[in-house]
Amino acid sequence: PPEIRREDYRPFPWLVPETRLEFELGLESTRVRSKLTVARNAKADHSPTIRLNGDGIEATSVMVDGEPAQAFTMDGSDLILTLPGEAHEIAIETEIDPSANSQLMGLFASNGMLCTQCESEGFRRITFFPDRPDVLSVFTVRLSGAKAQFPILMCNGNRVDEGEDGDDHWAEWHDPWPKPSYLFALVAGDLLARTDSFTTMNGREVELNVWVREGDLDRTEHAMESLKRSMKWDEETFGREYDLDLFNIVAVSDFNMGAMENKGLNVFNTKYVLADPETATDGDFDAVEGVIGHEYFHNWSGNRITCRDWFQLSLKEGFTVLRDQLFSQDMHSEPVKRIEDVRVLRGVQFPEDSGPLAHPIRPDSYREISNFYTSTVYNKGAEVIRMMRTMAGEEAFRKGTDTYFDRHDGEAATCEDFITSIEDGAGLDLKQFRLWYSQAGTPKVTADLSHDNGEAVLRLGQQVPSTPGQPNKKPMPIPLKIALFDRETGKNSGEQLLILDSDTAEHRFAGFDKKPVLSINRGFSAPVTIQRDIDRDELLFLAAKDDDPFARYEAMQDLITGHLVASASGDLGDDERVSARADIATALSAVIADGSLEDLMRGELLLMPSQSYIGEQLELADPGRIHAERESLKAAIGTSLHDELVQLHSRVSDVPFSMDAQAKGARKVKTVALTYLAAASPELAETMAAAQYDAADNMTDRQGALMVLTGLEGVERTNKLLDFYNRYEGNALVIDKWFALQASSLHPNVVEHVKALADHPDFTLRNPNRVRSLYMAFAANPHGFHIETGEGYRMIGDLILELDPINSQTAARFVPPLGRWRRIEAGRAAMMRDQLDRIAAFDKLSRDTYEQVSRSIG
Ligand code: B3K
Ligand code: ZN
Repeated sequence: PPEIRREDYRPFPWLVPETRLEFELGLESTRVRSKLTVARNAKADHSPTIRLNGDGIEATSVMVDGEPAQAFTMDGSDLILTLPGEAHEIAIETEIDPSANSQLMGLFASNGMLCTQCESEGFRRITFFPDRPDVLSVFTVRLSGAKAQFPILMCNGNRVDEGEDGDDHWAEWHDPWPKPSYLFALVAGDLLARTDSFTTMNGREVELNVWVREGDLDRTEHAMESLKRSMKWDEETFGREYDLDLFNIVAVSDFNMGAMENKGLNVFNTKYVLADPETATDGDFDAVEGVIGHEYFHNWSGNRITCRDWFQLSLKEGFTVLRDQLFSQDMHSEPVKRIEDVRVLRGVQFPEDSGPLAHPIRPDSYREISNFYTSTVYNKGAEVIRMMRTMAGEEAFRKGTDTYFDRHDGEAATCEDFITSIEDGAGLDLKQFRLWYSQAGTPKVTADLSHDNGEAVLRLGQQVPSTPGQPNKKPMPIPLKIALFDRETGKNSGEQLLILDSDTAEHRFAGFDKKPVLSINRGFSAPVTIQRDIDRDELLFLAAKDDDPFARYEAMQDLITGHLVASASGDLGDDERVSARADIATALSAVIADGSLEDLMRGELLLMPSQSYIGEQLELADPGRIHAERESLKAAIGTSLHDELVQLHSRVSDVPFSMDAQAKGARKVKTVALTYLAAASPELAETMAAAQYDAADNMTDRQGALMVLTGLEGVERTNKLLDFYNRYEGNALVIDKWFALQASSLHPNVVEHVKALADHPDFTLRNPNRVRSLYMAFAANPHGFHIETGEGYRMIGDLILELDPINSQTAARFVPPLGRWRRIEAGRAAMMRDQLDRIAAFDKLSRDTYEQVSRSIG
């Protein structure tokens, strides 16, 4: 497959002011008639032809200006028409089989309903069209089909007409906003809605619907409330008002990703719509709210202003992730949300940035764009814009986003347009800052504080590591929030923002008789790793005293990570181990006892850094060893803090169920306490977890207890897994949890369990949620995936080969875990590499999987 390069962008030679589509809907056969008005684009080079993209479709009729087209040819799957004049009308008919569409791109069938997914290049699986985001068109769509099978017919925009025709009926929809084809959507099926309304800041009354299958309606309240909160928040925070009279959300159970922001008709994975306390955890509730917000916010950052080409993806995704993060911060605890977001960044994006698939947030080339919906484009993209906000301040940043929305409304814009708008509106100079868009790799910052003649001296250095195709890097502006603490008084002299924009820099701070303690990258002001010269006493001080909650969490993480890195690399004597563990236990004990902490924050401070985060700190990681050290540390803590943990568990178990922060915090801490006890006293933990399971009046407690039990070998494991299955049989989202818990467990036989689960009657490769619940959970479970026999790698290799022909987008998502081989000890690395070679040798790979595998072999 050819490589597509950013520098090759050319405007499309034709405009498509209007598109009319007619669908005769059927699960096995859908006929599509399209009519495009096209006119020469004065801003592009002249072309005698027009290229209409297609993918796996055939035209049964092609007409130009009402006559059968004489001159058309196929270039691969694209249709090329010769057009002599300035303006023409093109009419094309295709026929497609949605039920055969297991890729879930284009028009597909799911549980008897029909729906679409067009981003990025799915529209070309429906009809021939200039399927690129810079071709904007006004769509009018007529849907017709059997009344009984498809009682609800929906499309983007507003319904303008409808009628009946025997057993069939039809509806005509019109979307007044010009949009690219990737934002097109249709849904047809037997659905029910929760209906509500929202009055916008200028008094527009908007009808809101959340559409689901019968039986799911009572799990839609949270989604609807989240939508209304999103609409209000975007008005208040970014001045953005909704622009149609109708907003529809539809939940679908077979979906490749979380959700899709189609104009006025968002299509969602059921996972991000359905929630009630009995079947969804607190984390699920937060995720529903976050994704509803995210898709809604796209209405401005994505739809009103879209992307010129797919290299600009972070323009809409990075910005929209930032917007959803800020929304969730405002709805709940700001520091806890910040910690959660940083954990995702470090757990997924940092490994991506240090591996073979590293790419800038604005990539320069790709073969399959689906592979670039990455944590780098999304989460690092959000961090980069967050840095602009930090440097500008909230008020000036808002002026910058206002400028962006004013200037580019209705356009297909670039990242450069965004940066320029922020520069002009917020009054920032982002000349050097643009490097964050073009350079891949997580910068390493060194920070060294010394004391000299009444002054504290901070020496900073930065290094941006080389990444594939980018051996040499330039220094970038890195905004670092810092504070210097007096160890005696526990106070700091005020937070400052330093911008490190060169290889090295020195800052002097007057008025210190003693060396202060450095708190740096407060609030995680920059997406970098920090190597600071700091001793354990100073970390203990910050873990107990830092007034920036993120920095406090960071000190706790550094304390534990530092110890585990040393012990897993084998350079730790017995005495050192004992004293490090004692310090960690002291710090954790202080966290348990600290009455000023909210439980939600306490839960964060008590969490162990993940195995993958520890592995990231090492040049070559031995996953078996890290796992053993990490479990052994948990056991040591569970032993030395035994009484405190038992008391903590009992205190929070008395907090009655509610959705407020206090009760959520109690539930979080409850399960964290159990995880330490499980490592130290499995029998006691088994009893406590079984009791927690039985007493649970909500999914958070029940899932937490079952998670602990699945890692243990006792009889309660079997009992509760069976009970859970019987209790929720038939509820797909909860059965997904049942699969995922077993695949991510600490049980010694996890590999056998996963093998057996793959043969379970409820398992299917056709449903992406089910595939992810078993295999993504497994691939993210170092204890199973990295099992020393190599069986974990083989299972994922087998899965990729089997899934690739069915759903290549989902299959390709399993390649990155194998692609980490260069950072893993030699024995395992060879076996991981073997799997990549085995996949690469397969001659019918999809473009998605081919690209990921070849880049990973490197
Ligand atoms: N824009 C979609 C993602 C589409 C993925 C296409 N492979 C959802 C989102 O980011 O909001
Ligand atoms: Zn998005």
